[in-house]
Amino acid sequence: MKAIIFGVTGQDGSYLSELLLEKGYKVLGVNRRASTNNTERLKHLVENKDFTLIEGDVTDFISVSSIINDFQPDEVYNLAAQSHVATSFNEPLHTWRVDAEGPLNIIESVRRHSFNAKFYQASTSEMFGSSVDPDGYQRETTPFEPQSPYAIAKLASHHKVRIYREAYGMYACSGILFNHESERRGEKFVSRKITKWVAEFRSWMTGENKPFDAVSDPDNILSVMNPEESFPKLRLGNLDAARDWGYAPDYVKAMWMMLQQEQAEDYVIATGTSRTVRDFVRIAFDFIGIKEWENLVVVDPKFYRPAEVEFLHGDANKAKNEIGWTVETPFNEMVKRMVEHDISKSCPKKNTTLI
Ligand code: NDP
Ligand code: GDR
Repeated sequence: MKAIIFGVTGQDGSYLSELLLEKGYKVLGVNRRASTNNTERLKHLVENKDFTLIEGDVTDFISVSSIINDFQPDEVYNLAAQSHVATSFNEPLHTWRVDAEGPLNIIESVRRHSFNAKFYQASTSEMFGSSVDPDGYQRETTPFEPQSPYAIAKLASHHKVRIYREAYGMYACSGILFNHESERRGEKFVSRKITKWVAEFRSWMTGENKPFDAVSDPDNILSVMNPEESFPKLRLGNLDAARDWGYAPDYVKAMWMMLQQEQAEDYVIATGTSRTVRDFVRIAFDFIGIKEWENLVVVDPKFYRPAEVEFLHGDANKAKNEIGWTVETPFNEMVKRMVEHDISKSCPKKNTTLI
């Protein structure tokens, strides 16, 4: 089997590449030219004989269509996006080109050159925006009320994929994935921003040049020192926003499962549990033994969005019943892995196993 992954250098692209290679696929990863190395998440895969990188940009129809025509894939995964919601308010046109025109370039190229290939589009829970069913969940049938240029562009692609499925009979589907995080999450997303800060703070607290060498009683340490003077606080925006956070390696399995069905269908992928940003912060601090974290965090209006999605809470029962997808990694385990990973990066010599 041969698969093309657009967006291969991102968080999900790297995990999906690993999954498909494990399953014996030949994987062609499309990455856009960058002035610095953007293949950090793929460095362990570049020696694999079944893994090839090719330069391409989803906004360029010529580049996309010739890649698809030359490779003749069995499966095409489009994960490429300007994926940062806050950035989409500052760069709405760029976001539109990548997130709305990009998928159209790909699916139209598949239709012309590789009609029988199965196509996966990375849709998002952001498309629900402010819409919630009366029982407090969002699911495949919940009306869409997008709240950002990002969500609007993604929703346009979501409908285009449906049209290609219904009008042309292509195997084309969208995974409506809720937030998913990992050790490879981009550092501007709130989860990784928190775990990176928490890890750096712990490394700073336990550093050799400090009066304390172990975090035996971190809250006691905090009461005798003034971290504000020595260590910049964690600056965040809306702490009350609620998200349904899962673990990215679990979620890329769902992408693959969606392409192994008789008929293409769209599926919500989510854990079914919603937590606030405040909960995420509290749990991350808990892993380094800090209970009284409030004086280490500053709410900075700079990180507020012009429009916010306040509440996301997914019902993935359709995916569970029809394709057999279930959550494997609990939320707390995910946060722990992220904090441990960031500790190992910020302080490589320290023992990074948290108990
Ligand atoms: P990332 O931001 O980590 O990855 C996005 C990828 O798209 C990167 O490889 C990026 O390349 C690539 N890309 C951006 N612009 C272009 C372009 N013009 N041409 C080709 N490639 C481009 O996102 P994730 O891995 O987290 O998410 C994967 C997809 O799933 C995205 O479409 C996202 O919108 C969507 N999604 C993500 C969710 C999540 O919680 N992670 C939830 C729901 C949907 P580069 O490395 O050069 O920047
Ligand atoms: P989101 O993820 O917008 O849900 O999109 P992000 O982690 O950026 O924000 C989650 C929530 O946290 C609030 N928040 C902050 N966010 C960031 N980035 N930085 C902060 O300092 C901060 N403080 C509070 C936000 O306001 C928001 O409510 C992600 C992306 O992966 C999308 O591509 C994907 O489609 C959706 O998840 C599902």
